[in-house]
Amino acid sequence: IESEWQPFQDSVVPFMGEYQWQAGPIVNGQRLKGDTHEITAPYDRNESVGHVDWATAEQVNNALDIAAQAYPTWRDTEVSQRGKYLLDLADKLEANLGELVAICHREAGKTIHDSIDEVREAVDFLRYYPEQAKALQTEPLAYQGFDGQAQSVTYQGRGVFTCISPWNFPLAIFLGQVGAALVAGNTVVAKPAEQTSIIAYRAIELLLDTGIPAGVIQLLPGSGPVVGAPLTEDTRIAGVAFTGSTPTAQRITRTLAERDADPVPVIAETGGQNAMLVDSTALPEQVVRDVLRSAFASAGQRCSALRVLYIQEDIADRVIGLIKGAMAELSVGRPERLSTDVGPVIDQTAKDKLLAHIEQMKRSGKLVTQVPLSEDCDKGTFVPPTAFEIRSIDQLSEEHFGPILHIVRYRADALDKVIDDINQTGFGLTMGVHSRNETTCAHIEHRARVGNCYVNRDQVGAVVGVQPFGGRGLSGTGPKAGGPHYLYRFTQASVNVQQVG
Ligand code: TXE
Repeated sequence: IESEWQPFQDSVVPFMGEYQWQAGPIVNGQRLKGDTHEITAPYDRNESVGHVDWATAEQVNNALDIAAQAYPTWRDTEVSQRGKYLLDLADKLEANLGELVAICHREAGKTIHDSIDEVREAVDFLRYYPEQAKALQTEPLAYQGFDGQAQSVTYQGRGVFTCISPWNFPLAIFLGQVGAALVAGNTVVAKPAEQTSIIAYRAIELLLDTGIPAGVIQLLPGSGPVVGAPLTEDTRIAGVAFTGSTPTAQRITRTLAERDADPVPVIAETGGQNAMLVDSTALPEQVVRDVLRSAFASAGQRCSALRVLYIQEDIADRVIGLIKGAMAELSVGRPERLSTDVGPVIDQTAKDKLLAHIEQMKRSGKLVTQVPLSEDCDKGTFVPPTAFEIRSIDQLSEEHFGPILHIVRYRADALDKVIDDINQTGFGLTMGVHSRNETTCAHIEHRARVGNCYVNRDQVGAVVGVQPFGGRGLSGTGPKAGGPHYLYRFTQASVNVQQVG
């Protein structure tokens, strides 16, 4: 990290400390005013990061009109030209890396390392989707037609796409959705998370600097109920890309179903109840390294993060002992320190929920260890990394989005029951397996109903174009982000059959 950080450290420093940003709605290229909200840093609630104006109902309505008007011309714009704007934006993100790292760190409370990764992932999405979009140009059908017939498929944008994003990957997920929708030929109304609108605002400013037609992208910061809900209720909407909690995704699906308008797709990526299974052939030291990364990276605020660790009882004492020792070494504190492993959680609401869960687990489970917080953490929304032993995954009724690990011991002959219990939660995002028995690995992979399975490694997945990511069941609709099929869901296809002989 030192070596990654050094080359651009000087470009980050001017944006730290007192520096403030102003953000707000952008409609048709115009920066607008609304209700002003102050944003403070998760690691120090006295540190102001800037102010964000939330969009008014009138601005939301106007943004939908503008996006609808801009759609036909954008749909008919060459795919390569649409992609060029995204490629230009990727270059601009890299040129402004220092500022974007500073915003991500100060607004979302991410460590410097995570903030660098965040910008890199956004850049990867913006370079990957234009490449994939080439397949959206008219292509022949892969299968043979009748004699004398030529067939082709055309993929067009659907219309105005709503993109609603979360705070945990405030640039990468935001631009992944927006980039995919745009390059596929849709115009966009985008609502970033309340907590992280500044980075979205800077990204849209940079996108407009590429010369993209201003009407194709509208940014509407604001709350879920006031700005998000109208963007899913409106009959002008032709699709919704959403990443966030499962209950919100379910609400959006219901809302869209009740509209008196065309049925439209919802591309939802939601939460998980992610487990890792460790059998007695696993290498304990490797398990511990991967468990710590999977459970506590980004303070446990990744949708892929490990929540429930199942350890075969023969090696459970040894592995739990090692986890305890390794957790004692975790450095929890201010995320600008390069040595910090675990930073703050996003806000007071998240902290309160997690602390309440810890209290409840202390009553119903067995505390394994809790990392004490230093004075450094007093001003921010920090949660102590904590591990519990519990009986079974069914003791957890919802996703606990923070640095809390639950451990369950299992008997070798109960493996299938364990997998069934995990499947029974209804979530299906990630699973980890640690075993040196290939048959066991294959059996677990086959029986588990998850979107992404990680064998003998950590389960902090998702690499654009390499490891596409997305869940099943309560964890999302697919298709997988960062994969070759993602863009199709943002389009409508027509098959053209022509008699040529
Ligand atoms: O999510 P919400 P929150 C999970 C995680 C976390 C919990 C709550 O468990 O503790 O969700 O987080 C917008 N119509 N994840 O409250 O509410 C909202 O403004 C339209 C997992 O942040 O789902 C924001 O932009 N939009 C997850 C976005 O939805 C609405 C990442 C997500 O907010 C809306 C984040 C409505 N009625 C949270 N209500 C992951 N999978 O990584 C809210 N929104």
